[in-house]
Amino acid sequence: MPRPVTLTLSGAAGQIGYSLLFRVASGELLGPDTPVRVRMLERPDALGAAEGVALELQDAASPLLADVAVTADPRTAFDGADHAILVGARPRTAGMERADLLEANGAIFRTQGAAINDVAADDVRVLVIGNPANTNTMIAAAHAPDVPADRFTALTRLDHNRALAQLALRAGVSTREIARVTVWGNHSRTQYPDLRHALVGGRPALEVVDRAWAEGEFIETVAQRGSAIIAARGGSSVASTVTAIVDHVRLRRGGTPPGDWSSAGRVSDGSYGVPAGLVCSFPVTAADGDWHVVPGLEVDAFSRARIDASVAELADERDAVRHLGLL
Ligand code: NAX
Repeated sequence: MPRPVTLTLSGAAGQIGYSLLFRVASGELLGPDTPVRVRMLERPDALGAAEGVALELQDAASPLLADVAVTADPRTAFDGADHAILVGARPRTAGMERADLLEANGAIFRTQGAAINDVAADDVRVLVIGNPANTNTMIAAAHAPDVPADRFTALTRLDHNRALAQLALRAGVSTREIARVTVWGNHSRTQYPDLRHALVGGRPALEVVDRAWAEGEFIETVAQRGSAIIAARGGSSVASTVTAIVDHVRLRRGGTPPGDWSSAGRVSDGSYGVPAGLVCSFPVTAADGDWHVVPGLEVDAFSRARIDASVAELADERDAVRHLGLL
């Protein structure tokens, strides 16, 4: 058996955490032969619930589970962390202004970024799920100056999977037949799911489905899927989010298939005209455990306008958190 890796999960007693931990214990996330030390980070008032999840996790009797610990202290939680999955966030409640939400979450991600900087393993990889995921990622990365910014990603694989599924349904094929779908921008309604470079069975997607659908209903369906699920289910996406987390981490570890890519929120280096420092979803390949933005894709006028609109929202969020002194 290899040495155990340390995985720190914030929001471990929440819906996503409760489901994700069992995919960790089964080996799906980090590999069937990788033992894992789980560090569960929760708010003080949810520590009891987190302890309960830890008891259940032990009851999975997984041979991969080396150790489980629960804490409300970020520095204890991230000590030696190889993987940090940041799910815990302050949800928007009635009467809360957008600035209040950014402020509450900014404080959480500033503290956690600083703790990761100081005590996590040198090669830590950080994946942010808690919303507003892109801006939370930007704040955490900004407060971890010793950790290379490309180690931080915001989850947009759920949006990517939603795009794959909608295209597969429309084209009447398996998602296995589809490659090179991209989600650009913010994990929000302004995101741009892009079929311009997508392939269906090796053919350009825009030769298989009609352009009006690809530029209209498809984008709306994918971008508003989270709201549709809340309306239908009475709760936000949980199992599909966990599947997307597993996809993201497995692809990063194992590499994206030749000729295909995924989507992830990354600290921009200025690629595709996205201002440096914003955390934007890009087309990405994985190799050697790292994500790389796919270079050189043509961006036509339609795509440019869509990307710019979502990037403008990201810039607004950045300006708001700067104004609050969180950057
Ligand atoms: P829950 O409310 O069930 O769980 C959140 C958990 O986080 C709670 O147990 C809470 O006590 C904990 N928490 C809050 N602040 C914390 C802190 N400072 N430190 C540690 N733990 C803390 O929400 P859940 O359904 O699990 O969703 C969690 C987050 O994922 C939300 O912000 C949600 O908006 C976001 N999502 C992001 C998605 C994405 O694709 N990026 C999709 C799904 C999901 O909506």
